[in-house]
Amino acid sequence: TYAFWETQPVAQFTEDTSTSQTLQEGPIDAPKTIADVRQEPYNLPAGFEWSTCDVNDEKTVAEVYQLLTMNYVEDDDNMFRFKYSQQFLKWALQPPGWQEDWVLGVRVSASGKLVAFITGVPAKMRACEATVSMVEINFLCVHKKLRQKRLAPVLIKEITRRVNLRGIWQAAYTAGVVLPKPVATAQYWHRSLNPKKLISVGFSRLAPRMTLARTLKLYKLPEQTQTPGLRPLKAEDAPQVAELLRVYLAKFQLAPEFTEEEIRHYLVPQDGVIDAYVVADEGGKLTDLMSYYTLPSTIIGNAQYDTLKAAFMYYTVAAKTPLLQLMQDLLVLAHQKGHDVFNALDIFENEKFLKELKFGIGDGRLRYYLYNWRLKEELKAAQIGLVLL
Ligand code: NHW
Ligand code: EN5
Repeated sequence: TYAFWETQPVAQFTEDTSTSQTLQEGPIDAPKTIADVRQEPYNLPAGFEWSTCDVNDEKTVAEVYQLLTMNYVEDDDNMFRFKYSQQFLKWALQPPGWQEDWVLGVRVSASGKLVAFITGVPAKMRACEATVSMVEINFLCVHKKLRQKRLAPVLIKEITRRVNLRGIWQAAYTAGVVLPKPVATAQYWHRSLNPKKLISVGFSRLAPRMTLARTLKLYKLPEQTQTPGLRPLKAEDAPQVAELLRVYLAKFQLAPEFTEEEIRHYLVPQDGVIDAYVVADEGGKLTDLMSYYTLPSTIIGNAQYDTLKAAFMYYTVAAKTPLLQLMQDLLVLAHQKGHDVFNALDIFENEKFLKELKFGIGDGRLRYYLYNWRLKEELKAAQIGLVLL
């Protein structure tokens, strides 16, 4: 049972889809206006206060980085913890239309210490037929010492209020945990780029009857990419990339609708944050896109290594070049840049290359959720065209 989530406008596990009363696709709550939204912030427990976090302020972004580095998402065995860089956080939190008061912290009143956090950024999202203005919610975090005190529901209600005050009534979010009620469940897959280190830190293990030498040979990649016309994406590519993505993402049941401005923000390369490449034909026309973001993890309690360098597949469109070839080149590029592992979900058309390119199945899953939006039925991972950072 979910004491909090049962009170929220989200699809519930108890909803019966087999009865004659067909549940309609669309909003779950009765329509509201901004005038209906509560004016006062929700109350925090005594001794804590709300704090809007200005990520353009170096001191504040360093505080957020510290909170997340010590307290954010870990794998099931608590061996690795996501370590978003400060540059990454600034990038993720300031896309076109970002709102300062959607970067929400909780501080201890006495000391000013940042102890909890949640964020929202705007995005146009298509869910099946409908296109809806939503927020993407991310970076929900409560300091380890304050867990299980029902702080998370207060953070969620307060960000909801702040989003509603700007006339937005829907949200998209992902989580490893099961909540009411997933739109889809995706599986993580991993491609070893530096198998020796991955084995040494316990990220992967030597397969039965495999030696280290045979494993290194198995995962060895070419030193150079093979696709002619492959080059880093630049800001001027935005109009053509927008069109590539518009056409490709139309195939999926849940996908963002990017403006050219958003494409410039989310895809123009930034060292150690986002890498994106395009393929240009002889006439200079762009035929394909591929990208990944850089999200290292702290290796918890390892004497030899402290950080795992992971690349996460982002948006890729194989409109002309075969997807397999494009992804192989992307692995080569991620390897060249020093990544230890390349992660991908079984969303998009990724099933077409995961096994062939020697990805192995992970022990983590990712659930996709919508707030205040109901779909007629659960989606398959391959119907998802959305990546949240
Ligand atoms: S998912 C990553 C979330 N963060 C982490 O896992 C970091 C490590 N863990 C923590 O910091 C990406 C804490 O364990 C957290 C929970 C803070 C997760 N989403 O305070 P209590 C995102 O950021 C429910 C939603 O006592 P806690 C997406 C839980 O089921 N709900 O627990 C975020 C229970 O409710 P229930 C989650 O362990 C999306 C309640 O929280 C959750 O101290 C947010 C317990 O609270 C999760 N990941 O803190 C929703 N994990 O009903 C956005 C647990 O079962 C919705 N819970 O009683 C949309 C809002 C905007 C709408 C606008 C229109
Ligand atoms: C908000 N945007 O569980 C997202 N990671 O598989 C927040 N496992 O790295 C929610 N346990 O399988 C994120 N190695 C939810 C994910 C949380 C993190 C998580 C998993 C995903 C992960 C690794 C390490 C497991 C360590 C022990 C894993 C096996 C890889 C191996 C490579 C070689 C071929 C076989 C497979």
